[in-house]
Amino acid sequence: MTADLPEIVAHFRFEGDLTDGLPYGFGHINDTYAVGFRQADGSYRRYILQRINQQVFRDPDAIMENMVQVTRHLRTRIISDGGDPERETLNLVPTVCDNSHYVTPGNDYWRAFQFIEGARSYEQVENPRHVTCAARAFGTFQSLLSDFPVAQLHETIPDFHNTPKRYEAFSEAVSLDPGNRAVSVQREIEFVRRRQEEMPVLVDLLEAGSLPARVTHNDTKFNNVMIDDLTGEAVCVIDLDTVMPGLALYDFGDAVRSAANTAAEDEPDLSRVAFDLAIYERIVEGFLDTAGDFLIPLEIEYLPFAARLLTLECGMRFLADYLLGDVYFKVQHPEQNLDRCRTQFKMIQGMEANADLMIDLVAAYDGRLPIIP
Ligand code: ADP
Ligand code: GN1
Ligand code: MG
Repeated sequence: MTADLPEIVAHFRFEGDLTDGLPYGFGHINDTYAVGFRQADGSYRRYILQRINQQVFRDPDAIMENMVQVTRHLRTRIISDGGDPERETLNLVPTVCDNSHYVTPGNDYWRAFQFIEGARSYEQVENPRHVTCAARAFGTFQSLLSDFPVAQLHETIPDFHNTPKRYEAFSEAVSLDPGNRAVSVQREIEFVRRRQEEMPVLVDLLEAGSLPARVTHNDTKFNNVMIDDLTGEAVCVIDLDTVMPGLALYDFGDAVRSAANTAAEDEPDLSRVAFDLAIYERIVEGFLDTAGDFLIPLEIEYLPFAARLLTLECGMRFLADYLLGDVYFKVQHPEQNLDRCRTQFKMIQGMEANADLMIDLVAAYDGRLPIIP
């Protein structure tokens, strides 16, 4: 049992007697634990217990206000659509004082969720069908939140997908270079600089009013969707800390970035890393299946570009964090952020080489053209 968990657990309305508690999952941000309880009838029940990363989320109260509102909205919509609200959205477990979270005397923020059983998240794609289902779930997620009152949402990380601002932060990291790492990554720095012109494209279209702001997830990594063990369908989109106004293109782009990689996000052997066009096709198929009806033509047109831009943005963030000494993303070894950056850049090369095919695939699934067999 990880130290201190029994003390934290005591503040939540969990059922049964605590039997075990261990770190869980592979998220890069929060500290996640699975805690198990023996029930009066002898059965066993698990919950997810999470400490919010306050280095990343500076206003944890805002995070929790969003979480309560968003999950309440999703619950109502899922019920009215005839779904199962216990499995298809995150469900917060209240504290014994009926709060959404518990704050320790040291100001750590803890929250708990019902454990979604009979499903799991995947760090890497094992079955391409899962990807179609995950992409469908991301489209549905946007559709379920399309009637959410946007003004009530806090922007939990300002400018989260503002790529030009990310570039500024990256350039600052290059100049600061506190650990003298820049000298060894000149090629990667140049790779980013050469693509500087692409960076403002989406924020400019948003600012011009050409692309609509929507309530989006903003972190549509493949491991942020739970896949049913039996059916292979996507059960629930999780990790809701970054749900805030954004572009539909961000969710599509980040889904491609994370799933359409033939290897792990931090694979050091780049010969194993490639952009997987067949997986991209699955994402196009799934996302357009559930979001195709509400996306405007300009959003559809920019889907292939968004995949490249979101991959560039993320690679640049990994590189900036490497230069700053790994202060943002969790790392298990000192080169991990650099490995992550390099996989993203290798994928970008694949996307650039396949730019025309990526456009053709969107056109094929857009619904305005028959799908080419
Ligand atoms: P992070 O923000 O650090 O990525 P997540 O909220 O994504 O944290 O949680 C990390 C992992 O924990 C997920 O990838 C998933 O495997 C697991 N997880 C999170 N919430 C649940 C849940 N309600 N039920 C089951 N597993 C969950
Ligand atoms: C982080 O929390 P997690 O692991 O789902 C990050 C994303 C990155 C991703 C890269 C709040 O996602 O933006 O794309 O790592 N989340 C935050 O793997 O910064
Ligand atoms: Mg996550």
